[in-house]
Amino acid sequence: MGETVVGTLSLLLPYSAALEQLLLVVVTFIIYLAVRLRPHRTMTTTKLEQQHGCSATAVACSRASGAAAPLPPGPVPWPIVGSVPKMMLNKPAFRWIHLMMKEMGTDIACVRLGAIHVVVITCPRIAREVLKKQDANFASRPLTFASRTFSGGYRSAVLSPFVDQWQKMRRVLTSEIICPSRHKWLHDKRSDEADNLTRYVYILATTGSSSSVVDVRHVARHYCGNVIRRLVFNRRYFGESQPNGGPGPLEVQHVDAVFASLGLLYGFCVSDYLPWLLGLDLDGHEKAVKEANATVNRLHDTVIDERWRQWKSGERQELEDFLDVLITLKDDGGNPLLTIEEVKAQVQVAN
Ligand SMILES: *[C@@H]1O[C@H](CO)[C@@H](O)[C@H](O)[C@H]1NC(C)=O
Ligand SMILES: CC(=O)N[C@H]1CO[C@H](CO)[C@@H](O)[C@@H]1O
Repeated sequence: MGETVVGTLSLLLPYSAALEQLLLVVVTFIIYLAVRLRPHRTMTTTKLEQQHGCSATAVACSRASGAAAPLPPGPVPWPIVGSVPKMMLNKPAFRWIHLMMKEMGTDIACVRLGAIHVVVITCPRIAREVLKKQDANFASRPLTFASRTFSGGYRSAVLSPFVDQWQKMRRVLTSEIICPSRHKWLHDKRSDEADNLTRYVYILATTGSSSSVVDVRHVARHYCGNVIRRLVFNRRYFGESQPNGGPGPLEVQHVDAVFASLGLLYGFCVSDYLPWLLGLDLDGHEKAVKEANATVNRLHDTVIDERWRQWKSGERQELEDFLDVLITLKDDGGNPLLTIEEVKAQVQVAN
């Protein structure tokens, strides 16, 4: 059996005021049905029960199998590349997809990109069917260049496909990181940062030439960056601390790279759909991903490597932050649970 990789991406649609009334709660869910083409494969079919006003059948099937399970309607694809050229010419893609679906009068459509059938849904009822009723079939995540890079080859919990590694990392997260006792444990660090935020805004508003103008986006992003660094690394600064409490150059790089990673994560990347283009980087996506990856890792690795050494040499004894927790986790046999690569991957995406 080949692997069936299915993921979900939701986009908020741009509504006109009238549409907004009509489609108040409607969110678009794009379901990637990724199926490796294997000639000997049998067909994998996921039928969504036809029980609402709008019926839906999401089908992932190997075209080579030749079986005639119907796909939702969609634009006629070109050979090999499918609808990739059309989509690249009609940016932004979500608007093109919407227009296309409106013209076809359908709530579910299938756009073939390379060898992958992307099934798009605009109807909340079908979306519920996919995300709630059939969620076991769709709970895994798509394998993309960006998610592979940012998770160090799928070592972390957040971006990994639904396999053993994911289950291991999820156990770590739910039992050790996202739990009430840890939340309480780090309360003081968070409230310190809230105080620092107030102080920083006050300084910005009362000093400097363009006094009383505060860039809220800048302040909010760096507040998030500060909290993350405090909780994970127990420090505010990678470099020199700044007298006014604001970010230094390294912190600016860090926050920019983290937000860039988020934007790139499940963004459209040609080589995710046409793997033979990997490395050519036609749309510049791979370069941007590598740059964000390099920046984040350069800043994290110095801290993590040093901390790892301190624990292994016995120099450090007390848990102070999430990094300490991850490094010191033990399995049932008392051996270290995570490798340094797993710690790095988890820290990178925990950001
Ligand atoms: C991402 O960064 C890590 C650490 O520097 C590096 O080992 C890895 O090769 C990078 N990934 C890519 C795709 O550049
Ligand atoms: C730069 C800055 O204001 N840092 C302060 C953040 O909050 C802690 C605890 O209140 C202070 O010790 C820091 O000096």
